[in-house]
Amino acid sequence: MNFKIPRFALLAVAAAGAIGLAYACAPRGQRQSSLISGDAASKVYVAPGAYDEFYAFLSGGYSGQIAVYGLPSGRLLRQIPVFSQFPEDGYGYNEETKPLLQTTYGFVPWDDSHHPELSQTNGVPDGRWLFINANNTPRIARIDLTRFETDEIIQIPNSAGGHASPFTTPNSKYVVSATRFSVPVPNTDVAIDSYKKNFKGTLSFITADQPGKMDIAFQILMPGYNYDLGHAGKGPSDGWFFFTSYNSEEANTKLEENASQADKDYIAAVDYKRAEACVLGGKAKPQAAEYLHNWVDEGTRTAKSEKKTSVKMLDPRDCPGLVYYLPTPKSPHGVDVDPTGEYIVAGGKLATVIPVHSFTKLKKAIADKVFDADLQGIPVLKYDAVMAGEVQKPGLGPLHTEFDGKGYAYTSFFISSEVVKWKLGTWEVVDRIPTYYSIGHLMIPGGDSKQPWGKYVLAMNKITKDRYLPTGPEMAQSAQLIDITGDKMKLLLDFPTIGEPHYAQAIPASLIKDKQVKFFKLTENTNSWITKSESDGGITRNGKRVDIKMIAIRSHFAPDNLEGVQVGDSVFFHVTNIEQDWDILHGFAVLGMNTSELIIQPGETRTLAWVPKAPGVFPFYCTDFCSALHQEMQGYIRVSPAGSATKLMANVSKKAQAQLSNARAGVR
Ligand code: RUQ
Ligand code: CUA
Repeated sequence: MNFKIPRFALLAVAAAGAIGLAYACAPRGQRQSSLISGDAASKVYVAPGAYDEFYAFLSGGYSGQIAVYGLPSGRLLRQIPVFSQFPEDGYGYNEETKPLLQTTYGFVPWDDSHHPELSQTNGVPDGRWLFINANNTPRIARIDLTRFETDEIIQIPNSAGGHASPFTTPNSKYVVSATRFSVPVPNTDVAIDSYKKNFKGTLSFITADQPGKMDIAFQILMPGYNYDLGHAGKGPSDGWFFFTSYNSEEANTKLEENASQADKDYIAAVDYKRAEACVLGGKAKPQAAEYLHNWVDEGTRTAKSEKKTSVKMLDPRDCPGLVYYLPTPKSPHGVDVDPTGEYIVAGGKLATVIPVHSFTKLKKAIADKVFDADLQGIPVLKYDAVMAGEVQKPGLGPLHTEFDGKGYAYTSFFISSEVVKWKLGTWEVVDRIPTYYSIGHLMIPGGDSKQPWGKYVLAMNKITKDRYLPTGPEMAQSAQLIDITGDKMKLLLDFPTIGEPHYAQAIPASLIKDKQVKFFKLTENTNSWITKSESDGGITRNGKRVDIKMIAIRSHFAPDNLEGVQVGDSVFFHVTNIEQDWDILHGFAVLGMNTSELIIQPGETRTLAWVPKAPGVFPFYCTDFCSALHQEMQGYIRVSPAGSATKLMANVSKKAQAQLSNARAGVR
């Protein structure tokens, strides 16, 4: 039954939020310092030269990237560029990586990344890959954790707002993506107020266990709600996937109010083994849909882009038993499955309780057909028949829950700005700790898996205000590390983050650190523009295209004097770093270019494109301080007017050098 939530109730929630924030934003004092126990510093201290216990991968949110931190120190180890160009290393600017950012909308240099997800084996993070979603132009990326590099990006068609993504099944057979915004499927020109008739949601299952071969296995056509988050079942619930939805009102305007009417929205419980059977049985309809699949070839380290043209679309009406709706109070955001796979916990943004569904009861309710209604071919189960329990008076604005593997759950509360610890089974609140301020996601290492490593919960907060030295109107967002080894949670550390860390994942460093690639073997570099030794460099012209092959090694480029290029040519500098040593990088930039530098890792070839616009002599140099004579690592390229008789020249060898000076002296 749906009834209108009285306006005063919404106002009360908003007012409580304001009070919570006002309290939380009070100046530092007793309250905060008393939260820090005396040994906090020693608990996060990692001595110089020592390593952190965990790698933590925090999403960069509207930076589009991933930030890698060590825990417990909070040291920023690296940024991994994924969905946005990254001038720091030329990602998305150099010719090799540009295809990764291609979509059916063209080249997209930015996106909004939300949820890093580690690949799993038997429901436990395994450190092979990290997946992350793009929210605005729905995509999923795979990052290889032997190199900390984006290797593959697949676009999700029939979707708008790839938010419930890229959560994994227990062996990473699939990662998922659900549409946040329902849209016409296929998207077409209709009146916006025909929403109820024409707008649909989709749930996509993407095959993920073969690098370079991600593909849309199938999509499920759903009612036009907003799908928000998801998590796979595990153990007894293995084979199921749970997605939250809100806006079951199907409002198309002023959602703040219009999508907050219904007393309950739904969690969609999807039996994806059933989906596989229906697809095999020919129940899915092929539907035209264009999307790109981009991936990096290992040998050339160059990305390719391939266009796909159709998906398999499953309508729940054609595949009975595929999806059930679990009524869930109220506008649920997070949905999290406990390590045993029995409990499905929802974070109802506007709910006054934390509702927990039971997988055992869900199975029984399906067997007994305890249905309330049918929504477009999807049976709605009765709330009381599937509910395991409710955590009473937990706080305001529950969002996300993680688990410690010891029978406790930790839920973030945005409005009351706190982490609340409660016990699975008894549903009693056992502890709470304030966060500064307005927490979104929280993360326990392995805390959404079958075997949490526990130890810490990381709160990722939306508002920073007075926590750090002020930096103008905008402050970096803030993460807070909390010790969960004892009965009482203890705040250990604050550290600033990059962009907006929506979600994060962490894994013991021991599962990743010894698998690191230290350099690329030159003998395995199959890039057709490779230069293997100094004498192999050169310059060639084909019409208006000029290719320059050069090496970089401490502390020079070869060739380093180039002539014969003309205004308006398309010049490609293909620079191979022929070092075969860990962490010896070279950079490349040329005066007058219109892109970012190249950063070239040892053993790889990277290409910078340039169309010179005026005659002159332009220096290029190494941008990465690589050696004592780094400042000597430079060269010149001469640009002549279009049609000039200046000969192509590259001083790669003694002979070429001699030719060059002979030419200078006017000797032929
Ligand atoms: S969420 S707004 Cu993961 Cu709580 Cu994106
Ligand atoms: Cu190479 Cu500096």
